[in-house]
Amino acid sequence: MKLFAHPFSSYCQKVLIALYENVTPFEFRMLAPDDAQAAAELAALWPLARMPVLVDAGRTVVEATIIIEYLQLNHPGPMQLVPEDRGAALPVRMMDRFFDNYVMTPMQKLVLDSIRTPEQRDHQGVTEARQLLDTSYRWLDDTMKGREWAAGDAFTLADCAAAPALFYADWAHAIAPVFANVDAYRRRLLARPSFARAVDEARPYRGNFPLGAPDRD
Ligand SMILES: N[C@@H](CCC(=O)N[C@@H](CS)C(=O)NCC(=O)O)C(=O)O
Repeated sequence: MKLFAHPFSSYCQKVLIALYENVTPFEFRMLAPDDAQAAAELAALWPLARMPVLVDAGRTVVEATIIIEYLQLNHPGPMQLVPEDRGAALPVRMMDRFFDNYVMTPMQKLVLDSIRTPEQRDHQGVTEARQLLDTSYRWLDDTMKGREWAAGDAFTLADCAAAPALFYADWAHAIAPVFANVDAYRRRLLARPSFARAVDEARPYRGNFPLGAPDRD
């Protein structure tokens, strides 16, 4: 099984957390920005050229959430990241969608806008992204009151999504001190060995963060 990925990519980290949680063996195919051969391999597999992409037994699986669902079906381990029961799985999938759509997407907007030339900057889009993050943080702060993990007591797919989303979102649009429950949840995620490992593996690339990676974390 081969994962086409980069250690600093948020969506790649989402899948790496799932792989590390279950100690699933895989080969890491590095997608370095200056590696034309790796980029060509990725584009041949997935013309949209977004990472991560998983290749397993001749099958190409795309989209981080679907890769994690695929791993659970085909390479299960001790950690069940999506409950078998379809009803119990709904809040997990709902929180996964929340983190991708309402934290990861506006965070990416802020990051991508910052690497545009000044005349190409989308001020309106950036303002809207910051407003969306504030609304998301506020809702999540209330939701996480008395909750350990995103969907309750168990660590799930939703936490795989939350970890890199909140990790980078905080760098782009601060969570603390206003949203204490979100900040505490982000700290719990950082202390989780699977995510701590992904964060450590990505440390050498922090200079690539265009908004300036803070020294903490
Ligand atoms: N919806 C995709 C998003 C993947 C995504 O946005 N990946 C980013 C890296 S974090 C990427 O490939 N960016 C390269 C590009 O946009 O060309 C998923 O869930 O896997």
